[in-house]
Amino acid sequence: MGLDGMARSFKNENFSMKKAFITGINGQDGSYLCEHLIDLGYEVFGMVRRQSVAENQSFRIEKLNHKITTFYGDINDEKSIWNILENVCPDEIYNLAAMSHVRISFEVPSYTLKTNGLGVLNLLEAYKHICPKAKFYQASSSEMFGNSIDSDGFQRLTTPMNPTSPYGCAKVLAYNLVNHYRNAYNLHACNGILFNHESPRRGINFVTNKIVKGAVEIKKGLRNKLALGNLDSSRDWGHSYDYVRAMHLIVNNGKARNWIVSSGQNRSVRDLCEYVFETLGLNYMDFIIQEKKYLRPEELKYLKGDSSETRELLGWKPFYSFETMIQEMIDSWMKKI
Ligand code: G4F
Repeated sequence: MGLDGMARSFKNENFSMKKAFITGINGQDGSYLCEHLIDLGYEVFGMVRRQSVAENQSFRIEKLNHKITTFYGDINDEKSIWNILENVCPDEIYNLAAMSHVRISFEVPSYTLKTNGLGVLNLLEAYKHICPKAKFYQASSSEMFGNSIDSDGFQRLTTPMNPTSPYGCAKVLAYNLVNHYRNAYNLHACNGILFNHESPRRGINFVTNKIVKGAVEIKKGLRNKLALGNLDSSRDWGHSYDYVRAMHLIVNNGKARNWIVSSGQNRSVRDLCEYVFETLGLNYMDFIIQEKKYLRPEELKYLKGDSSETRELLGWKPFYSFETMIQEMIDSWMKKI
């Protein structure tokens, strides 16, 4: 990976290609977004947080190494952000860097607030001073709604935000900062409120990939139990690749504003288990056990997003259904294990 990008300056070079800068480029969404923007003809730059196991910081973007430029940095480290933005001068900024695990946010609430809240402030300040003409995308989350649901069973832009986790609280702070910077400084800054989105690249401590991986291991005779937390909560699950396409449409809409990205369907964790195990010819009830350590001090029980505006006004439409997404994840683990 070209982590030596700081040695070069991109500011005065006359690129005809649009330049996109992605924080969290090596995450699930960052890697799909990177591929999508390269396909669209962008020059892509990314920020990577240093990790002690070097493979962990680059495995999702390994095959793109020669096509992108990456820098070490951290949204908690203002200086690193200022340096990168001064070097790159991007046309579009996608902030996908975050402490992304809701349950873990209860264990590291202060770090979560710093990274997912103040980190966004750091980035907005650098953006405002260095490249205010750029367009800005903030990865906002359906976790911000907490247990608020409209009377028709959906969450939308007008649904009150009552977060139920440190992660959700930090995301609300960042959401409000983006709205404030847009209004106060006339910046093209947008929030995409994305509902849960998954893929074979999802971390294995998120429930979809944990269940698919566990079920495939059971199918192959490598284990006989899978421990989970709450089976009764329900989520609106889509595919990460579809959702990063929405990010690009959001940023490139003429007017900066906020949007909802969701499948509009929801299923419980129990339904997800039943579906995955059944697809593999197994009965989930024979294998799933519940463990307290996977429960959360406060649970968000139900998410179902109304993305009708995003579909109508941006022309966004998912390629994947729930079924094709799960099949892709099963096939991936069947090959890997
Ligand atoms: O897969 P999850 O950990 O996703 P969660 O908490 O909904 O958060 C994800 O979606 C958010 C969007 O709303 C993002 F902002 C966030 O970054 C992340 O991508 O858990 C889904 C559900 C929860 O209700 C959880 O309690 O599954 C339940 N669950 C049951 N057993 C479990 C487990 N979750 C995990 N991670 N591990 C379990 O063993």
